[in-house]
Amino acid sequence: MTATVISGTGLFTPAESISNDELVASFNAYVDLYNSENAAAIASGELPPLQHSSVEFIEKASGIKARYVMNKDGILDPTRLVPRLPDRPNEEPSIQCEMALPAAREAMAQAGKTAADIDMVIVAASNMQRAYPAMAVEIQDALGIEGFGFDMNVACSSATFGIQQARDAVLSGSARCVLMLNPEICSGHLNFRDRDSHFIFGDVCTAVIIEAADTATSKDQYAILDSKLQTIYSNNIRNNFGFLNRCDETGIGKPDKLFVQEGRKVFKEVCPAVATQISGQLEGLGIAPEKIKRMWLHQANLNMNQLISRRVLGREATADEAPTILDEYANTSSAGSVIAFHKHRADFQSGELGVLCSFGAGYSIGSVVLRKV
Ligand code: CO8
Repeated sequence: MTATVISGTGLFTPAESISNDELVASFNAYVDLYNSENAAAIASGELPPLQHSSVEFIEKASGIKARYVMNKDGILDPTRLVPRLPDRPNEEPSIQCEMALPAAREAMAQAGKTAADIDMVIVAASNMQRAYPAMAVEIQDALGIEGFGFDMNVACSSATFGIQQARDAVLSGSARCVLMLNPEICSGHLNFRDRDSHFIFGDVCTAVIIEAADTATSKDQYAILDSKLQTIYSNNIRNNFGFLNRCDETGIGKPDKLFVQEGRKVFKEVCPAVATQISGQLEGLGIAPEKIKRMWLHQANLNMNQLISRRVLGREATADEAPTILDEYANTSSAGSVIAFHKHRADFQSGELGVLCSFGAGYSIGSVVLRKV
């Protein structure tokens, strides 16, 4: 069987960042405005008052300290709390394409690939900014890649599911070298008026090159030893935005057309499932957990990652064994584990092992076992 490798990664980080202090100040200003505008209804018991958010809660409950965003002032305007991302004419690159290009070019440079070497582009993300044409086809054209491209969405697990699609394509011979991209504009589908979730997400784009080992020339290659995907249906993370919304005007603009979750239930149900999947996968491969140098885990919540890595290793993981990037980036959906892999692998020596793992809505779980070539 042809061996497949990850031979390059890339990262685009937006120029603007919002600290918890800034985010909470604008949220609390919105709450004060709402409560004063609705003072009579609140006093009569007709409406409940909104409550302030708190930086201390956010940091303790999630580990998040800041997030990068494609537009800051629209999010921080207490009368708006939505990013300002103006429509563009069809002749101009779309925003997701613009984010993807620098990430793609960095990954291609790391892998030593030009457009002529790549024959498949996958855009794997939680949301595409339009229905069609596929984002992947636009990005393919912008980079001058021949072959084919398509979009796919498995929420936070889109990248690991994308890696498996790329690997399968290389193994079957339908592609030689795949560019897999995760342009996540989470701020576009986050409800910044919702105290429970307004702090969770950020924007970013990651890129991964997957190819056959025998074509790879990169100095920094990781053999894909195994990838495992699992989905379990759940309504605990949901977004009902879709093309049928216009068919029922009563639902347009309602909060369920944005990200909504039962965070506690997600925490309780997903952590054990992820730990069981990774442990079973390692056992199946005959790899003892102590042989794993690093777990590049999905970056949703620091407490979740500590619990998962503890279950897999049978002890607390060090910051080096399960690196964190969500303090700076927040949850960037599918891109989180790839950012961790991109930023935390320079010390890997030939033969050392790691696990790249994502989990999220669906539920969906993807885990990829890697060995440095
Ligand atoms: N400030 C102050 N207090 C707050 C706040 C706030 N902002 N929010 C809630 N509280 C209060 C609550 O009211 C509650 O008070 P009380 O105890 O009096 O009722 C108390 O704090 C505790 O609330 P919770 O029980 O909700 O808090 P948790 O400790 O559970 O933490 C988390 C909340 C951080 C959300 C946590 O549950 C969590 O991280 N869960 C897992 C989340 C997760 O991983 N989700 C996966 C999402 S990723 C995905 O797949 C989605 C993809 C689509 C991307 C969408 C982009 C927009």
